[in-house]
Amino acid sequence: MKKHLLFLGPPGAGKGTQAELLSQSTSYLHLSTGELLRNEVELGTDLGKQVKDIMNKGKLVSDQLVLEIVKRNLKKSNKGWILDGYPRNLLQVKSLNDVLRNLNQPLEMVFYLDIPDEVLINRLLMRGRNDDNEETIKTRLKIYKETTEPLVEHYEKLSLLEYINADGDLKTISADIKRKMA
Ligand code: B4P
Repeated sequence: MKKHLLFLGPPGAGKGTQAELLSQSTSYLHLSTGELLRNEVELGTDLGKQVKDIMNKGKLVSDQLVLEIVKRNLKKSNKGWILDGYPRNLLQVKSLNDVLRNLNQPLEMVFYLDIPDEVLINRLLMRGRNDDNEETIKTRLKIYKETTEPLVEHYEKLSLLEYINADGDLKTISADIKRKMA
């Protein structure tokens, strides 16, 4: 079974939801940069103070800060790991490659959670987090299409990409992911 995984997709596609379910059933480490950043904001750390406004506007936090967080949390693990929300641009792809080279644990599979815009907009409005208002969602989607979506093609060329239809119920989606990992 593949052990070094990445979830890619637009905001609200369910990356965090599916990564958490998979982590519970495999005991793989779940590393969500969004979650780690939100924790820093909640704790009111210096880093949290720096990123709070950026996140609430739906913009991307600086590559350097996110890389620091990834380095601190991504440990060599024999169990496996799931990256969720990182990388989000081509520079982050390059940084991640360097980190993984050092760990000697290359990425084995990228799940691309595909979903129509209108479905994810509704999901995010229903969720209602600080960064889930209409204006912010518009910004996040725009940034996603401009800077993150090109990663789909990048990982496809490397033959790492697995397409997942993320417009369905949780169980069907997680069963699809499990089947593709086997
Ligand atoms: P993230 O935390 O990555 O959040 P996300 O893209 O909004 O959500 P995700 O796809 O994980 O959706 P979820 O499972 O929660 O990013 C937040 C912010 O952090 C970014 O805007 C940015 O500022 C910053 N950030 C993070 N990483 C960064 C990086 N690498 N570089 C720079 N900045 C970074 O699901 C959404 C909702 O849908 C939930 O309510 C869920 O319950 C529901 N849902 C999920 N699956 C469903 C299903 N199948 N059916 C119905 N509802 C479902």
